[in-house]
Amino acid sequence: MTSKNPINTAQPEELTGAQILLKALAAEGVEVIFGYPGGQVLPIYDEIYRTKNITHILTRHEQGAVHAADGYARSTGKPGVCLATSGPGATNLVTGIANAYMDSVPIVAITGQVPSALLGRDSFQEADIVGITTPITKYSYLVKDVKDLARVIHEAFHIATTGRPGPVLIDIPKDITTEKTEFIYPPSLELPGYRLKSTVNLEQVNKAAEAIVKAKQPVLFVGGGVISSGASEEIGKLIELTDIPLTYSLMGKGAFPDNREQCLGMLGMHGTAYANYAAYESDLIFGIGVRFDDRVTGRLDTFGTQAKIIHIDIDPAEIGKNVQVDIPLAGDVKKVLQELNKVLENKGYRPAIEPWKQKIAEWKNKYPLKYETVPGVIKPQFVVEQIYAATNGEAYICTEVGQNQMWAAQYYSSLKPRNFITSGGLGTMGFGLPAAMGVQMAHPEAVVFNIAGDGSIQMNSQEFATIVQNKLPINVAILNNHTLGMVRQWQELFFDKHYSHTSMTGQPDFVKLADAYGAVGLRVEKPEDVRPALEEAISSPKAYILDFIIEADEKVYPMVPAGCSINNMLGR
Ligand SMILES: Cc1ncc(C[n+]2csc(CCOP(=O)(O)OP(=O)(O)O)c2C)c(N)n1
Repeated sequence: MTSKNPINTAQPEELTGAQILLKALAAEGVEVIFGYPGGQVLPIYDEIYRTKNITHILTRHEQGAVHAADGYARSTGKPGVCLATSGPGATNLVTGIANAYMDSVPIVAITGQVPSALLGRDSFQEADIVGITTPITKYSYLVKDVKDLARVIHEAFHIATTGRPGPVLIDIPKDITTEKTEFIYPPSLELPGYRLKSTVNLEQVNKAAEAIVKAKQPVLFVGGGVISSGASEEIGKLIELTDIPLTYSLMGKGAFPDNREQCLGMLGMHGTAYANYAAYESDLIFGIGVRFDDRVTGRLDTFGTQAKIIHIDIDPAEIGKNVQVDIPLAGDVKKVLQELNKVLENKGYRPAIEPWKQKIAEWKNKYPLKYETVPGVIKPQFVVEQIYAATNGEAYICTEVGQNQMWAAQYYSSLKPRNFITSGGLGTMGFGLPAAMGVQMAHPEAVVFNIAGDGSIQMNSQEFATIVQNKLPINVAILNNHTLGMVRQWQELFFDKHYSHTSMTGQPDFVKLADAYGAVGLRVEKPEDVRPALEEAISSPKAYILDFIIEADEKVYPMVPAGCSINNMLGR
């Protein structure tokens, strides 16, 4: 007998886990996902096949997907999303997740998992990715019930993007993606264990203002926290009110324009001599959204010994972790600076620092960033300067890791936040090329460069295929010294020139490689050909690999040897 009862259309429609996932991502405003399919994510890919409002970019390796999501996030401030299958797909994300964690980049990484019934049995392509990523994520979820899925996604985006940003992983067993439930996107979140400090301690702000007005030799030291909290304007205002010279960590590059008089460039191991001297002799170091990384402080017991230290950070655990802080200011950089600027302005506080500014100007004059020019030889610093000149400083610069990264940081003047994209904390070779894909996807009209070494570029060079498939006009500038340059530099300076396994023989012909992928390759061997090659690449809608042949002996200077004080520099 057939039922006479009509279907109750008032009932909310039941959706599969995969459908819920895609709907929830759309609800979070996700426009692009970088991913790679496999058995355990087939139901999700089937749903992506039907989805119109989210673009999926098929990378050639999951590491490419996570770095692309990272580049997307760094250049936009919006969370980047990547997707991988279980087991090897998931473990291929690990480096990129750790990379994002170290640099506080908001990423939501979604992984497929074996069906719930097979969990814990060493099933085919099973890996405990939640266990593996727990120390390198803000949070890792294993979804055990399809009813939890929408809530988990909502929470994941909230956690990734609030407070100190960072990666969140969601591991979804295959059966959860096919089971059905009502789709209810939770309007609010209940996360009692996740508390964000929203108030600013005004007493501490006043103390900081008093210390600033009394300082004779103050320095601002800004980090990535300024960029992630969107506090560049507040930094500009602080400088307008106080005129205090500013130096930055690698992650803070772009927080304040490099071409402004008060900017001293980068601090630390490959920082400018004048920034290092200023921090060393300072009587007030004001750390803002920075974590006093060892690469910056050098020998800790000599760092800022004569200085009072003020430190703003959104993560209270950072304050006092590496250096002893006199005036801690836990909170969002932007909010704290707004309060501080108010106090400075209302009280008319302005430190008397003319002699200090003069001293710094003298250091700047005496020890500028410099390199020797040799007729007929391409200097990597010159290539970077020419990239700056040819792009009017408006390009997005991604880098790999090594000398190329440091030359890029030293010689490309960043004029605005979020346009210098580099792996700071983890120092991940192979980051730059996929990150550039994420950046170009987010900014289709922008000029995007990846400044690379010939070693690093080979760590994710398979992504040239993704770049060409998606018609991304990315320009890769390889500073090709036929060696793992930065390691070789250490071997030369500290290991008696024992060049153990740093010479890169057996390199591919990068021009032919470009050709093989359907990009354009140009080899550049003379200084006068540098600019025309750059102009050609910039004006072309195609992806370019520019293979700049440089010398293996070129070094990154200045250099603070490991374990030394920051005023102790080679090649100053
Ligand atoms: C994944 C990874 N492996 C190893 C290292 C160690 N490392 C740091 S710099 C460097 C050399 C990089 O060589 P290349 O990419 O050619 O750049 P160059 O220094 O010559 O500019 C190496 C091996 C690293 N940072 N990342």
